[in-house]
Amino acid sequence: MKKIYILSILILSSLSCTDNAKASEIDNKTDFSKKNAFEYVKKQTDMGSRYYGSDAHKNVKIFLKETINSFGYNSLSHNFDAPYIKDRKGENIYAFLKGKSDKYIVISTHFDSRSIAEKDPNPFDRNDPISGANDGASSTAVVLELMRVLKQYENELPYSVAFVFFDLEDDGGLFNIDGESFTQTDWIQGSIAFANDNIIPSDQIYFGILLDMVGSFDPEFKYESYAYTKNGYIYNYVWSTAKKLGYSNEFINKQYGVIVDDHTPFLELNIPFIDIIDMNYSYHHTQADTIDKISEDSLYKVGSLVEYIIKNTDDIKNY
Ligand code: 1BN
Ligand code: ZN
Repeated sequence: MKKIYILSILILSSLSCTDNAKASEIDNKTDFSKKNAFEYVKKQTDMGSRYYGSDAHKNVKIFLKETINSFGYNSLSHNFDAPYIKDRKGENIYAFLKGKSDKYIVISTHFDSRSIAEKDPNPFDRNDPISGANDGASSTAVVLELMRVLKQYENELPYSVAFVFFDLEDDGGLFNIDGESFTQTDWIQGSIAFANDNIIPSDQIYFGILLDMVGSFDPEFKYESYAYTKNGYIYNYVWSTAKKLGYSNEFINKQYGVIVDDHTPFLELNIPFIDIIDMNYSYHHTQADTIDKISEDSLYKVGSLVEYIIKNTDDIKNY
């Protein structure tokens, strides 16, 4: 009996070793804390819905600036008039981290949340603002935790990093804009203004990554087709790195089709950018986009992948 017991422990431990070896082909030393990331989601959702004009929208900007500065960065603001929404002013928040090269990898998210829930199954709830735990708070939390972790590598990273928190992404479809191009729209007001105002000069951007809805329990990250057509090599590089880290279940080699999001204004200016987005999220633009739908493990997978990329990226044109 004792022998069988010892044997089964041996078999079990050798099995888990094989699993680990298969799970990650590369050494991913990371300080990214899933607990911190989850806590940053909760800090945001506890404020209430962060839609334009709400107290929570004002408070989340204060929270972002205080947190960014507490990590040792200098929080900067880009104040703008919404390009396609009359009388609406926004504030993008951003900060830089110096690396060995003067060129920037841009890591970005939107921090506002949607003022309506047009996809809610209950018609009576569709006019109320959403909590935006996944849509807004999850990616914002991952970027904050990345900033905390990466500050210790200042001057050692291969590229400089610009972290950008876009405002006014998520009130699209409410203002009757019949645009002739992807960027004539009432979505993504902050990123249109940021890209067009050349806040980071376009020739200084190596490439950018947008994170959007990255925290669900079963995310499916697929390529956004406009970015894939223009910059397939970035997707190939990021997705093949995800595979090496053991994240192939989440990072799928398929396309979603075109999604207009905060990376689009950069693509329109021929600045290489991709979107890591989970459009398979069942609670998108519903009242059920709440903190209980957020998985610490998903935040960790996305965060540790982006951390690895920022620490290890060299020449990616051949991917
Ligand atoms: C992503 C999250 N988006 C808005 N909230 C962009 C989008 C807009 C995606 C419309 C699909 C349809
Ligand atoms: Zn949204």
